[in-house]
Order: sequence, then structure tokens, then C-alpha cells
Amino acid sequence: MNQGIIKKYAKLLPVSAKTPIITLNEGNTPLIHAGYLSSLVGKNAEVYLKYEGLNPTGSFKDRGMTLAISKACEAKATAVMCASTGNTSASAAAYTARAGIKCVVLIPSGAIALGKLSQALIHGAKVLAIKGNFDEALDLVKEITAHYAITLVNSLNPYRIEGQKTASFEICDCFGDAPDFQIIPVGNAGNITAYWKGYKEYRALGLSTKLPVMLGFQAQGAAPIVKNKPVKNPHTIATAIRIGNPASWKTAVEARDESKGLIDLVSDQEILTAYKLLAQKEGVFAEPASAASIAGLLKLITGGYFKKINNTRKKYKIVCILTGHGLKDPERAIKCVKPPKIIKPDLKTILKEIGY
Ligand code: AN7
Repeated sequence: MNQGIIKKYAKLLPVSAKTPIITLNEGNTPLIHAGYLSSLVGKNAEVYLKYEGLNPTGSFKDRGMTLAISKACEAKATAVMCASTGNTSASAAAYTARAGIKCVVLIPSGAIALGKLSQALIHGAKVLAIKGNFDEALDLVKEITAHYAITLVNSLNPYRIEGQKTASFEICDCFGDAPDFQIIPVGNAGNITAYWKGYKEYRALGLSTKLPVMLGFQAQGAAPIVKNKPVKNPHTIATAIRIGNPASWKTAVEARDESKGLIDLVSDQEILTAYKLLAQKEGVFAEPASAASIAGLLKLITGGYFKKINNTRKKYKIVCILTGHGLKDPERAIKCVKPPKIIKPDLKTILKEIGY
């Protein structure tokens, strides 16, 4: 039975018998073979989707939050705080509800997806919407948590990264080794940092033999790492990654360089195309920020990145991380397709509509 990432990977996490475990049985998410996407890459590649949207609150944040909240409880904290583009706040709200401690979240007003806002609110967090962006919210949270007895649970909290690294353990456990390439959206850059840490630890322990090439993608209007300077007014329809000054910038660059990978950008149009393609060709519904992985894959294919592997005899594994569930942002889904046609409740009309 899956009892969450702390029990499963306790030996590789900073926990002891004294750590209270606050869990919603997160982790153990499926690694789904993507036949259509594989065929686009070529005969030597198999593409897999790590569907992190199937975590309890619908995003990868739960892996880090279970550990951050458990450690906060171990330290007898009574309140936690985070800034969020939505998913961190949803996860923090759920795990603190379970732990019975206070949760305060700062969100950029009007800029987080409806599903995420509903989660933070229904779990009873104190939600404050600032007239500003995520980066401004995070600066405020850093200042407040530095001066008051409130635990910061953004990914600057090292337990968040520790928990999130378990996703790479799961991928290695599933394949029996690390994949060859990993494609991942990059916002505040905690997740790419966490995966890379996880892969390196597994290899150091002899539990895998290689390291993947890390391929990160930012949204075009929010691509500080690609442009090598902070973006003052980031913009993108992928609100989860609308971040102009990532907290884990340096470690994301390390992951990129140590793995001989890259961090590139994809446009909103490319994200939306990938978002629909993923839903309609693979049957997987992920939120727009997650579709940045798929947009990145498509961009790499078009640019000839995988040509080099198609000239070899080996089979390569490419894992795309789908960080959050599509239902987080139903408004975006509805906006980018045709609305349902309204018809009379009449047999003939229906048969005509469906071509019978
Ligand atoms: C679906 O919730 O930053 O590069 O405050 O929700 O580790 O920041 C969310 C980030 C990708 C980027 N995909 O991950 C927040 C927040 C989804 C996300 C990212 C986020 P990082």
C-alpha cells in the first residue's frame, strides 16, 4: 500500500522516528507511455509522462509539502506561510489542515487559476491576494518569516526540495535506471533542482547507473533564466510559471550545466498547442504550465535535437514531467476549444449532428 513518500523513502530523507508524518499518501504517480509523442521523436525514443497531477491536491507540490509540514510540526511550529502562483498554496492549505496548524498564503491578485484558489480557500487557509506579482509576494513572505515565528514553506525551505526529489527516485525505480532525457517546466526552479538532486543521490548510492540530460522550459514572457536577467513584469497564460526572479535560479543553472542540458523558452501559443495535443492525442489532461514540457519536446523535435539519437541503435527514454492536473484551470481549457453546441432534445437532430 502506498503510504506516501516519507514512509517509502525515509532512509533518503531527513526524518527520524520522532518526525510526525503528515501525509495524504502523495507520490507513486504513474509514468505513462506516450505512443503518439514517441512516434514524433522517431524510432529510437520512447516518451513517458510522469503524471504529477495525480497527487492528492493535483500537483507535484505535495511531495515537498508533506515533508515541509511534517518537519514544521516536529519543530512545534504553529503557523506556516508561502507565496504562490496557486499550487503551493493549495498543497500547503491541505497539509496544514491535516496537521491542525495555521496557514497563510500570499497570491498575486487575479492571476491564479480557479481550481487552485478554491483549494486554498476550502482548506481554510488565510488567503491574501496582493496587488502585485509572485516575486513581490515571495519577497514579502521572506521578510515576514524572517522576523516572526512563522515557517516559510516555499521551496527556499530545504525540506520542500528534499521531498520533491522523490519523484526522480520513482522514475528510476520504475525503469530500473534513470531515463536519458528529462523535460520539465521551470518557474521558481525548485523542481528542476529537486529532480537533479534526486538523480545524483540515486546514482551515488548505486541505485542507478546514469544521469539524465535535464531540459527545462520557461514561458516566453517569464524566462529570466533563458534571458539571464530577472523579468520585472512576467506574463504568460501558464500562470503557475509566471515568475520573473526564481528563488532556485543558481541550482537550476547547475542542473542544466552539470547534465549538459539546456533551459529554453516556449511561447504561449506553443504551450496551448501542446496542451491540446496532450489532451487529444494522449488522453492526458495537464495544466498549461505542465504542457510547457510537451511544448519543449515539440520544439526540440522541430529543431532536430533528437537527430543524434536517431542515428544510433540504442532505445532512449525521454520523461516529460506533467506537474499539475488540467482541472486546476478549467477556464483555460474551455477558452481554447469550441463550446458545446446547444440543440433540441430530439433524436433526429442528434443523429444528424453526429453524422449518422
Ligand atoms: C503546475 O505554486 O511556484 O520551477 O507557487 O504549479 O519548482 O517553481 C508553482 C510552480 C510547474 C514550476 N508546474 O515549478 C507555486 C509555484 C506547475 C507549477 C511549476 C509550478 P518550480
